[in-house]
Formats: sequence, structure tokens, C-alpha cells
Amino acid sequence: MKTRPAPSTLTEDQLAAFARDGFLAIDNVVPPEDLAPIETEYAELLDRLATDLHARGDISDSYAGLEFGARYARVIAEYPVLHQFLNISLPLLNEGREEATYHMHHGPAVFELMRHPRILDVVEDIIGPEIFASPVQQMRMKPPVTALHDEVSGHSNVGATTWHQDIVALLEDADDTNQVTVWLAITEATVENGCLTSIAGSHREGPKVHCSNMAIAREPQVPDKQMAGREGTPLPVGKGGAVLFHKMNVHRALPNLLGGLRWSMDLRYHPIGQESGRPAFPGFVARSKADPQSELRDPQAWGDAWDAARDDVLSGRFTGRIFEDRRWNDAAVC
Ligand SMILES: O=C(O)CCC(=O)C(=O)O
Repeated sequence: MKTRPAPSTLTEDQLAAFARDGFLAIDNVVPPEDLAPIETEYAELLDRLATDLHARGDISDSYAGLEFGARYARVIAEYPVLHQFLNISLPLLNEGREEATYHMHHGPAVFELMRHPRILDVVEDIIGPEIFASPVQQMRMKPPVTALHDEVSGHSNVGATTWHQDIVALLEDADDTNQVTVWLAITEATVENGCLTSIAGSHREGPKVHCSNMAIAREPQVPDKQMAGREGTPLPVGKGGAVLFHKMNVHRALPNLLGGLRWSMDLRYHPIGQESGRPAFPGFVARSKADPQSELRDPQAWGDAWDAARDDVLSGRFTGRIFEDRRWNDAAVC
């Protein structure tokens, strides 16, 4: 029988809890000081975007004097598509793409955080030491709900999210992929500002029907009636804490009812050689004990790979689907 090496970071109890519940909330995965580079990178990015948008007359002020979260809330209230410029994935659109807004951010601080040794240690305890960083990744920057523009209030990168299993975001080729989601809190996540909540053990219930109803949310969602009477377990974590998810676990995020920014980044990892379920976009080898030379360590090469993917999609060279939003739909239920 194959034996698993002793975990280096997670305890046996934590691994057992992850196997039982399909989620695990852990504080202090990334030391808060290691989040400073991403905070600086995003402050500079927001400053650039706000200055340009104001110069073009798309927003009424650049809000330069405000602190980061307040500035972000004011800019996105006037220019809702801002989130696409701050996200760490290209938009998941199979059609209707516009070159002017088909954008993302792939700065070095993001890349370094995706390779953070503490994150990879946790992932290694779950999937082993041959780790591929999937391109299925999102930056979620949630202003207070009171500041949300109607146009994006149902978008999971800025508003509350609906019940879902992470497998729904993957194409069929990744059905057997051993994917783990690492949801990282860049600001503290509490019940009041929109932490995650999850149904313990739901990863053992098989795939759920996900409806595509744009009036409810931009992403496929498990309808509330299917979840009736089921209480989620709220998963608050401090800044630098993380929540891990099995890809079949049912979870959602609560709304941000407080006055400040709720900011997180969700990353996914799987063993090297398995399908990511998003062939249009580039992942990379984040850690390989067997072949350390294969690890990608150059943020520029990572950014270039995303730029090449953008060109391929916009030019029509990539002809496949990016995202499948009907696969899990069942008209009888939806
Ligand atoms: O942060 C959120 O709002 C949702 C994140 C999520 O559901 C996920 O990472 O799968």
C-alpha cells in the first residue's frame, strides 16, 4: 500500500477535518507582512487606473486622497467594469468579448503570492509535492454592498456569491483532477464583511445542479430551494488566513455588510500532469521535488503567458470553450 508522507504544515487532525468536511479554515498561513507587496502593487495599479479613468472623463474624480479601500469603492461605483482590470484572470467569456475591457492584472506580487512557500506547504500536505498552479484563479475585492453598482452586484468578484461547487468552473476534462482551492484572506474575513460559509460533508454528495440564471448571479448557482434548511458553517479567518476547499464542496460568500473593503484571492492547485479544466489559460509548475528545474520562477514569463493567451482568445486562434455555464443546468430544477 502506498503511504502518504507525514504532513509538514497541517496536523493529522486538520487533514482528517478536511477529508470529513471538504473544507478547512486556517489562520496565519501567510504572515501579514508578506501581503505588503500585493497591497503596494494594487495601490499603484488602482492609482494608475483611477488617474487614467478620470483623465478620460469616465469617473468624476480620481479620489487620490482616499485610503485604498475607500478609493476602490468610489471608483468601482462609477466604473463597474474596474474589477476586470484588477482581477488575476481574463474574463470567462466564450463570446461578446471587447478588446478594451478584456483585461486582467498579472503583476509580480501576485505571482510571488501564488508561489508562497507556506501556501505550497499546505497544498503539498493535501496533494503531494508535484504541484501545478491552475489558471483558475480570481481576485475578489468586495466593497460594502451599499456602494455596489447594480450592474455588478451579482458578480462574484465584487458582490456576495451564491452556493456552488468549484468543479462547476472547470471543463469536463478536469472531472478527475485532484484540485484543491486555496482561498486567501488579504483582509480579515468575518461573518459581517462577507467570509465564506460552507456545507460540511457536501463534497461527498456528488455534483449538484447549477442553474444559469443571470438575474440571480453571473455564475452558475445551486438554487436556494435545493439548499433549503441547510445551514452553512461560517469560515471567518484573519488577514493571511486561508480556507481550503475540495472541488465538490458546496460553499458561498456572505455579503459585505460593513463599511470597509473585503479582499481575498482564490487559487487552485492540482498535481502536475492533471487537466486544469481551463485550457485557454496558462498555469505553471509551482513546486516539483522530482524536477525542481521545471518550476516557473519568473513573474515576467508568467505575465507573458497570460498576454499570449489573451492574444489567442481575442484573435480567434483559441477556438475552444473557456467556461461551460450550461453543463450543470437542469431545466426541470432551474
Ligand atoms: O470569495 C468569494 O466571494 C467566493 C470565493 C469562492 O467561492 C471560491 O473561491 O470558490
